[in-house]
Amino acid sequence: CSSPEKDEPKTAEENNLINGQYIGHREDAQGLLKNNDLATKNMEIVWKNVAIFVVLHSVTVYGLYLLFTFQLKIATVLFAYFYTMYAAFGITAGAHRLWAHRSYIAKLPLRIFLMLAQSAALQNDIHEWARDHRVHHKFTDSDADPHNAKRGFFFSHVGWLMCKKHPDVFTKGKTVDMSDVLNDPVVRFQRKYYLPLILLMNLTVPTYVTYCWIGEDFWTSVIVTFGRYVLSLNGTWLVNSAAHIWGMKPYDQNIKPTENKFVAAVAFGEGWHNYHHVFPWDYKAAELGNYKWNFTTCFLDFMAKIGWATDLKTTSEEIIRKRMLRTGDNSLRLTLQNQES
Ligand code: ST9
Ligand code: ZN
Ligand code: ZN
Repeated sequence: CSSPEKDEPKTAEENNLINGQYIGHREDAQGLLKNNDLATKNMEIVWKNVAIFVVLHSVTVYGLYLLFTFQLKIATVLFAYFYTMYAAFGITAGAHRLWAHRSYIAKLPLRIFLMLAQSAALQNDIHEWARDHRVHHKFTDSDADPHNAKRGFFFSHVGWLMCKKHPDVFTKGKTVDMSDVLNDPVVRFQRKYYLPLILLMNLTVPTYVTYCWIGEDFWTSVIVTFGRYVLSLNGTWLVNSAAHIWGMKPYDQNIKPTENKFVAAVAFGEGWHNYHHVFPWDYKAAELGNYKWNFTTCFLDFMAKIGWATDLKTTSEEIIRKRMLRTGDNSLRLTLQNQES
C-alpha cells in the first residue's frame, strides 16, 4: 500500500510533469491560478546566483560613486567604454546576428575576433547563448521562452538567471537544431577553453590595462572591471525586459516585442525589437538601413567593406510595408507623416 508521503511530489519538476507532459501545478485543478502565477510559484531559486548578482551590483554602485565623484581617470572611463563596445560586438554582431540568426557569413578572422569579444562579455558560451536565444524566438513570451516577458520586468531582466528553467524550456528547447553552431570550430574551441578565455578576456585584460597602463590603483581597477561588466549585462538584459514591454509595434502589434530607442542606444542597436522579432534574419536588426542608434550595423558594414563579412541578409522595403499594413499598429507611419507635415 502506498503512503501519503510517497504520493506527494518531491520536486517542482515532479509537480509539473506526468509522463513528461507539462500539466500545470496541482493546485491548478480548479483553474484558480494563472499560468504565470503557477510558473512563479513552482520556481526553484538558485541562491548562489542571487548572491553573485547582489555582490556584483553592490560593487557597481560603488564604482558609479567613484565615477560621479570624479575619482576615476578620464583614460579609465574611455577605456572602459571602448572595451564595453568591443565586448558588446561579441554579443550583438557575434552571438546574436551571426551565430544565433545566421544573418551573414563571417570569415575566420572575424569569427575569432567576435569569439574573443563574446568571451569578454561573459554571457555564457556562444552555443548556450545562441540556444537560449533561438528558443526565445521560437517560443517568444511563453513558458518555453527562457526569459518569458509575460512573467514581468524583473523575471525577463535578471530573474530568469536566478532560478531553474521552466520544464517547457527543456522539452520544447530540444526541438531547436543547434548543429550548425556546433559545426563551427571557433565555437567548439571556445566551449573547450571557456574558463581560461573568460578569465583572460573578462577579468585579466581590462584589469591589467587599467592598473598597469593607465595607473589606477589595483582595487579601483578591479571595481571598474566588475562595474563595466554589470552595466553591460544590464544593457543586454534591457532587450529582454524593456524592449518586450515599452514602445511602439509598427510591424506586428500582436506580439510583445517593441521598438525602444533607449534600449537601442544602450544595447548598440538591438532595441528595434518589434522589427527584429518579425524579420529575425535581417543583419541590421532594424528597418530603413539607418545608422540610428545602431553601431553594430555600422561595424558589420565596415566588416563587409574589408571582405570579412559576406552574404548580409536583409528584407525588401516592399515586404516590410506589406507586413506593416497587415499587422502593424500604424505608429511608424503616423510618426513619419507628422515629421513630413
Ligand atoms: C546572460 C545572458 O546575461 C544574457 C542573454 C540575453 C539575451 C538578449 C538577447 C537580445 C539581443 C542581443 C542584445 C545584446 C546587447 C548587448 C549590449 C551590451 C552593452 N534549449 O541552463 P541550465 C537543457 S548570462 C534546450 O543549467 P538550469 C540542456 O540540456 C550572465 N535545452 O538549466 C542543459 O544542459 P547542457 C552570466 C536546454 O539547471 C540543461 O538543460 N551567466 C535549454 O535550469 C541544463 O541547463 C550566468 O549568470 C534550452 N534553451 O539552470 C549563468 N536550456 O547545457 C546563469 C537548458 O549541458 N545560468 N537546456 O546542454 C545558470 O546558472 C543556469 O543556466 C540557470 C538555469 C540557474 C539560470
Ligand atoms: Zn526578444
Ligand atoms: Zn534575435
